[in-house]
Amino acid sequence: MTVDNLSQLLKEKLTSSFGKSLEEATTKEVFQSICLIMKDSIHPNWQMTQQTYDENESKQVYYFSMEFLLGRMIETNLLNMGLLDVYKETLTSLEFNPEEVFKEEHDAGLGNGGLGRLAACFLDSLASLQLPGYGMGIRYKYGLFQQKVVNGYQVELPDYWLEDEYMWETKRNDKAIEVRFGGTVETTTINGELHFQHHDYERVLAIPYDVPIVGYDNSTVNTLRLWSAESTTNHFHFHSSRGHDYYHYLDYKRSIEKISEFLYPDDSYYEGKILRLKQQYFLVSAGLQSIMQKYKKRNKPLQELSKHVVIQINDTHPSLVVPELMRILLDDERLGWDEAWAITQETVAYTNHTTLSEALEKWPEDMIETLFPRLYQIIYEINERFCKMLWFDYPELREKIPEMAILAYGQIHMAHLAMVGSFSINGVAKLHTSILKDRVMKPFHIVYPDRFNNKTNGITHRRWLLNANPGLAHIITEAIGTDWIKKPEQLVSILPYATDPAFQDLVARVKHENKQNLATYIKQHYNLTIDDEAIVDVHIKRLHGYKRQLLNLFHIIHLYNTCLENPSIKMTPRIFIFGAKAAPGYTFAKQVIKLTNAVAEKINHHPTVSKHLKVLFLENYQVTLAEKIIPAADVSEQISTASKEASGTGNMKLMMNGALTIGTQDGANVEIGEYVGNDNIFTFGITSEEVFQYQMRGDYRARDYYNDDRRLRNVMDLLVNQHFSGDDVDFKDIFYSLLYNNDEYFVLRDFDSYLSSQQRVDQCYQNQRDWLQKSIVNIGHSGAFSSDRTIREYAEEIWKIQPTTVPTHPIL
Ligand code: HBZ
Repeated sequence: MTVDNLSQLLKEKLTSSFGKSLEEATTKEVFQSICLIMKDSIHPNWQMTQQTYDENESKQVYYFSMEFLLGRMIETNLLNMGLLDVYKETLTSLEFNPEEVFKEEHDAGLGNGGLGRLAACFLDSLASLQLPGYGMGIRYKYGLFQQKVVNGYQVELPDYWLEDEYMWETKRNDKAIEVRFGGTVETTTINGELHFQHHDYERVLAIPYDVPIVGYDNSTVNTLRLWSAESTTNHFHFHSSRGHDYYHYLDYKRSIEKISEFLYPDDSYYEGKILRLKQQYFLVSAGLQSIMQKYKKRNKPLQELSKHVVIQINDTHPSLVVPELMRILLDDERLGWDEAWAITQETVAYTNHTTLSEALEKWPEDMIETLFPRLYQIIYEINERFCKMLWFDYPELREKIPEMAILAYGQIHMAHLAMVGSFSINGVAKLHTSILKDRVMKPFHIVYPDRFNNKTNGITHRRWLLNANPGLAHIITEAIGTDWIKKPEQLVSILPYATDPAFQDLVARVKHENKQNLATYIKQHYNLTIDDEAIVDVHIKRLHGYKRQLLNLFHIIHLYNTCLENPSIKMTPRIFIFGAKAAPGYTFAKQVIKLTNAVAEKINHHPTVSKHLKVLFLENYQVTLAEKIIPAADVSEQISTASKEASGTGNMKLMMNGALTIGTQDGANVEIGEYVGNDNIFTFGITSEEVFQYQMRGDYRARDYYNDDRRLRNVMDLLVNQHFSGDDVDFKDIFYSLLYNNDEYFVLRDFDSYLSSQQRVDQCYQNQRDWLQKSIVNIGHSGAFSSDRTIREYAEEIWKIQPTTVPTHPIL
């Protein structure tokens, strides 16, 4: 593909699709035409990939997830196709700014945070490693809300990402599936066999929209299938019980479409909303039925299902796959219980992403019974058999049966269902997996020791390094060649350059350029000028108590106090950047956003302090914004309360871009520390063991820390004397949560240790040679955190799937 070819194609596409010449076309039309040209190349490979999988009868993994946080696809698709440069050159030669054209793509924000972004990174790695993998998700009409900051407060606006056509999707009407809700189950005996007949249910049509997932430098194009709940007039005709009144029809249509209308904005928190449960079953039932339809075309016995299909569930959200697969095997396929159960258990694998008790899903029994009467019977039976097994085979666990049961005290415990019904249970970082085994899921680990395994998370280096930070990617390639691109673990080859001043200078220059880009963005959007030489300190992730944005703020307020006390202080200037969305109902988190903005307001406008410090809360943190911030970062804030962050993945993205981590011994920080060594990470705070000890003994007294540490008192008192708020607002609730509710997340406990660690950061930054060396060591070890490594481990150790080469199809 040359610039000339592509220019010609673009002109033709503009004419055929929009009846416009280049001169007349809008940026949006140019964007859309480019997508259409790309699809002309992607679609033949897509077809070829699916055909190859079918012909080879490859075993396939289906990744079921309520979230896929894709962000924009145009650049990564072009990158993976090897066409990014020629497209950029062509656009530039035609006097379009490529960045402006790419901006026309709305982020696909079908996820809350880490869990959803992980699913998107996994899809990229599956395709890039030529592995037969499918994503199964929901095509929410509205993604995660758009965040605006008004008067310092978060305001949520709907994210209508489908306003313009979503260019990558293809609607597959021919693959529609019927999903059934509610009704009653009639049990009859025919020829001595039990039959379960489902009556009076509500039918919902699940329409798949397929999105191609393009592999890097290969012909593989996998599929992300997003289901949309729709109704048709036709469909209504055979639904007699509701009458044919037109208005009833509209109500009915609306109630159906609600199922895939929006993504629930709560992360790490479980809210027992009936619509959310409907969404979960909608995904599970549509996804499973489509898998079974396809499997049956292979003409293989059902007993061999697990040789062809493996279903990975992304947290418990899709754990109804267990009873739903049982239902299909028992009722539709007429298998016996034992056979159906063996097949189900061999096919399903479960990933856990949290140990926070408030995030563990427990659905009220009666909700499940009303919505899915047949699944309820099946869950009941699974529970009976499981509890009996415990009683007879594990006498030492008899006392624990009530807490291990799937169904107890009127609730259905989804993690228990997922563990009992699957062959693999994995955590997402070593520490997290050991906490699952030794604490949170200890009795299950006794019963199923072989099911538990760890798969430390990863991120795609193609998006997060190659594409987001082309400057850094370029100097790495100049130093060590291109092998690292396909084998990211080879990034270690830059380690010998860590002490090379010439290479350090190159790294410094790229970082500086990236900071200037970010500074330009900040100037444009926030009219805030930031010092080129300032340390860029970033805290970007969902807003949550356990992630402790508040601890970061306390350090900032402490620095503010220090500057006020000593106006001639010497301090490396720092800009503290926050990006975070708070769940709309999470009052505490929203107050922390307000506090951040209030502190920013004070500091940024202070005549002397603002020379040293700046604070900025960036609005609407999402994938696209992360791609701008991360390459410019010097310091990566990973300061969760030890034991609470299952893994973290932002820590990996920042490390890969040369930021140094200031972090607790939590999640994957521990493994990052093991790779880079203690000298190349700033570790602080109490350990997870200490957290558990405090919880066991119940002897943490937050108040003592307040009383005993003058610096802390000086910080906290500013929250309640209206220093940052002026008029009517104050931050009493935050203050009280720390002192009267005893500081659930140990902010006060870790304050001193955090401050010392931050001082070390400051000192270290003053020795730029030393800092750059550490930065390069971090980049060099970041290959271990590529999602290619993670996906290889899943493929070999859990899924047992093999790479399948798709024959090359000439790119048009
Ligand atoms: O999953 C995150 C973990 O907090 C993080 O430590 C880990 O790195 C990441 C990937 O493994 N968990 C989430 O992001 N969880 C959610 O977003 C979530 C969404 C809806 C829910 C519950 C949790 O109902």
